[in-house]
Amino acid sequence: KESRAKKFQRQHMDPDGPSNNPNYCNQMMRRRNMTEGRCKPVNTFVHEPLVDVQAICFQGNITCKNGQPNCHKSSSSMKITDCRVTSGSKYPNCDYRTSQKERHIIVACEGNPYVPVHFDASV
Ligand code: PAP
Repeated sequence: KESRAKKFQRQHMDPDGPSNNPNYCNQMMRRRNMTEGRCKPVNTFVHEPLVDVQAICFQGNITCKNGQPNCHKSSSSMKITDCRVTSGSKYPNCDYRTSQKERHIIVACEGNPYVPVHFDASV
């Protein structure tokens, strides 16, 4: 079974980015298996080295949206792409809007090693 750490990497890591392609989210959401069974409504890809994203687990500790205490906010802003399903999107044809941003990101971390397992927000 896929570990939570590997699932985070599949859903959120794309160090070889960002891309100017307006179809980025349509392609990546499908390629990373987030359009199976349903169109995952919102998802963020991070265009920074994995080690830099893993390091966030040792940066500022904050409360997550769900009230758990295991969230951490990046001390630097990071290149990200937000993917949001369009209002007209109809499964199985998942259609996304692609928006590039530079934001501080908030991830939840778990385990030993203590690594990112959930993308909480960008600010
Ligand atoms: P995403 O939230 O990063 O988009 P999602 O597929 O929802 O991805 O998976 C997040 C995982 O992080 C969940 O585990 P699961 O895959 O076994 O269901 C979730 O339980 C876990 N997790 C750990 N800490 C938190 C937290 N503070 N907030 C939300 N999810 C968390």
